[in-house]
Amino acid sequence: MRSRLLSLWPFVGLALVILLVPIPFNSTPVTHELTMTATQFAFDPPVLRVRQGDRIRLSLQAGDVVHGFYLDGHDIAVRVEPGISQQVEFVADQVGKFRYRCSVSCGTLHPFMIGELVVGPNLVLARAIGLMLVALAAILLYLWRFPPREPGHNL
Ligand SMILES: [Cu+2]
Repeated sequence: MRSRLLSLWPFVGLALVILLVPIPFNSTPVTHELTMTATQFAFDPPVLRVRQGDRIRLSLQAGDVVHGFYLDGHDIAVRVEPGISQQVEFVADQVGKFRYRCSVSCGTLHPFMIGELVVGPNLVLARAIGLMLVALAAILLYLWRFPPREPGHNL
């Protein structure tokens, strides 16, 4: 029995690595405060990269004519007039890519005025999934090396 359990040590080691390895980026939710400028026919910045759980505080500005800011999947739609900045605040609670687009017809290339919010997975969640996979692998290996005895066979 002892040697059986010893065979699981590599998995314990792997689990510890997943739990303890330092990650170069922040795992706790942060607040991103930034200015988003809309001009014909693009948003600046064109891509927003955040992590799940982060709060985003946008100051929306129109550089030339009236624009709009509509964010897919977040129920956010704002009209932005030149000279008047609009504040938008939300929490990126879903992982994935969400397009933001101009919602006010502002010229010929208006339909192509699109940006992207990229929400990466939260690290805590990623570690939990990693641990689960290691545990699963350990169980499968254990069962493969030491299959349960057939009923009726005594030790
Ligand atoms: Cu526009």
